[in-house]
Amino acid sequence: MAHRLSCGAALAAVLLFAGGCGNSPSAAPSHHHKAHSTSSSGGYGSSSSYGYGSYGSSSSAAATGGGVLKGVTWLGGVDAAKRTVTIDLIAGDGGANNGFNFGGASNGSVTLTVPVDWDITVDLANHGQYPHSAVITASRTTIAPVFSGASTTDPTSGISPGRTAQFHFVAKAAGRYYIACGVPGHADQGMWIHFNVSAGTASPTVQASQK
Ligand SMILES: [Cu+2]
Repeated sequence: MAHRLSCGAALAAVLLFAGGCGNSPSAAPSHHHKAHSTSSSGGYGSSSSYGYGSYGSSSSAAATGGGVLKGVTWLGGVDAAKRTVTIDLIAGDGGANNGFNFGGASNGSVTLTVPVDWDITVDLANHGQYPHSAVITASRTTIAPVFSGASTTDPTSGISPGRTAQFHFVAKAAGRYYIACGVPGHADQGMWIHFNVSAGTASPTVQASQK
């Protein structure tokens, strides 16, 4: 199984920081992401009314939905005047997709959209059992930052369970990108979501992806 292979590949790093591989409980949630604990509704794919082209006038408040969005707070610090937003990513958020998820989402099940030229801060917290990272990438097979600075440091090694990381970039070009884990094998396991930079949206949104 690929996730076992990737786990083995990362074993040395895991041992350095946390010990064990796949047999340790999740690290305690950080206070920073306390909104995570408000999650109440499970189930995926319950929404088919969202997706590309349905941005409308919704603000980040749209993030508090059910289904795949799980009540996770994905967006914070939205400042339309300064054109800034913080994306809160929780890697390994529960057992969905064997832990290879961001905020419970995997295989593109969530679409984050930001307006072009906004300043984006990404806060990554690893609640899972394996090292994880986050990269804004144009390709899910060749994972590399598509904007300067658009990755956690050393994304192939990732950050250890219980750790957090932050990066910052300007979404300079409209397009359809991904947020993917750069630890080898993880994106192949589905650890990626959609990340769109749009000239046609006034504020950041997070939505369940259209099937
Ligand atoms: Cu990962």
